[in-house]
Amino acid sequence: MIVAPTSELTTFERACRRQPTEHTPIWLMRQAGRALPEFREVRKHHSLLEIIAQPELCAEVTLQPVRRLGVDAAIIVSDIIAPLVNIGMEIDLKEGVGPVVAHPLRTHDDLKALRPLEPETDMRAMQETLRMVRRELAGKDVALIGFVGAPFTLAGYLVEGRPSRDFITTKRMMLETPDLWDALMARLTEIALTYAQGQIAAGAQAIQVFDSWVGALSPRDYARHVQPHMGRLFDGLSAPDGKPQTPRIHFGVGTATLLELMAEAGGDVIGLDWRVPLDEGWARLGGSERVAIQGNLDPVALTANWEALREEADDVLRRAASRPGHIFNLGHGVLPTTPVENLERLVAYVHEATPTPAPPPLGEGL
Ligand code: 1CP
Repeated sequence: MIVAPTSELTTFERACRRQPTEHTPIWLMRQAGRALPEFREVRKHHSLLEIIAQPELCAEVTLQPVRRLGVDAAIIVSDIIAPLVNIGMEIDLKEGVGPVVAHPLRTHDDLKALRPLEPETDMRAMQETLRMVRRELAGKDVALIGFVGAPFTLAGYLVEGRPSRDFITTKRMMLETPDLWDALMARLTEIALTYAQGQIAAGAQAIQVFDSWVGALSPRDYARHVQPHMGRLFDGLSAPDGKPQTPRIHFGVGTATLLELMAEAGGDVIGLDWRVPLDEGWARLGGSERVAIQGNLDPVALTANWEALREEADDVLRRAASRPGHIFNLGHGVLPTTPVENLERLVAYVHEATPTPAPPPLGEGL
C-alpha cells in the first residue's frame, strides 16, 4: 500500500480539489455492503443497524473493501436513514426491501417526530467509528468519506413509508401543500447538515450527499421545491474564509436534465450516473476548471466478463482523459450479483491504466 505522510493530502482528496494525481483514484458506491463475502459473513450475525451501533465492528466492515480491493477511499458503513433512527423515528431496514417507516409523515402534526439532531448524544457511535477508521488509515493513501441522505431522498422514504418508484404521495405533498413540504425539507436539511458537520468534526475527509431518487423530478419542480434547500445544505457545509474546504460530493441518479441545477445548488464534486457520457456531463458543468467529476461506469458492466468490463471502463477513462479532478466510480451502487473478482480487477486496472498525459482542461467552448 502506498504510504503518504499525514500532513499530505491523499490522492482522493487531491482529485476532489482538481489537483494532478499520480493515478486516478477509485472507490465504488456500496463497496462494502453489497458484494463482499466478508461483509455477508458479519451480516449473518448482526443486522445493519446493529453493526452501525458498534464502532469496532462498523470500523472493521468499513475497512474490508480497503483491504480486499485496494480502493482509494473508504466510506463509512451506515445508511442514509441512520440519523432519523437516532432521533427516534421508527424505521426498519427490511431485508430485500429497504427502509420501511412505521408512521409515514403526512401532516404538520407528524413533523413533531422529526426533532433536531443533537450531535453530542445522537451520533456518538458514528463519530467513534470515524475516529477509529482514521486511526487505522493514518499514513496510508486512503481517504475516509462520510455521507448523508439529501432531504428529497429522505423525504421520499418518510412520506411514502417505503421504497417507491413514482413518489406519488411525496410529489402530491410538494404540489398541494408547499408549506408543509418546505417545513419537512427544512427540518431534513437541518438534520443532514448537523450530521455531516459532526462527521467532518470526527475525521471525515469528504462528505457525499446522496440524492439518489431526485431524478424523479422535473427541472421545474427541482428548482422550486428542492434546490433552495440543497443550496442551504451545501452553503452550511462550506468552510469559513481561509479554512480548507472539506470536499462536498453531490450525487443523484437519473439526473441528466438536472445537472446544472444540482451544481448550482452546490458541490465540489458532482456524481454522474451512467446515462450521461462523462465528457459531455463535465463540459456542461464548466469542465475541469470549475468542478470535479465522480463516475460513471454502469454497475451492470461489473457483472459482465472481464473483456466487456474493461471496454466499458476504458470508455470512462478515455472520456475523462486524465484531466485533474476525475474520481473513478460507478454511476450507482455495486449490484449484489457482482463477482468480487471483477471489483478487484477493476480497481487494479484503473490504477495501472492512469494517468495518460494530461490534455488541456475541458472547459467551455469545447
Ligand atoms: O458499501 C456500503 O454498502 C456502504 C453502506 C451504505 C450506504 C452508503 C448502506 C448500507 N446504505 C447506504 C446509502 C443508502 N441507503 C442510499 C444511498 C445510496 C444509493 O443510492 O444506493 C439509499 C437510497 C439507501 C436506502 C436503502 N437502505 C436501500 C434502498 C432501498 C430503495 O429505495 O430501493 C436499502 C436496500 C437499504 C438497506 C441497506 N443499506 C445498507 C445495506 C448493507 C442495506 C441492506 C440491508 C442490510 O444489510 O441490513
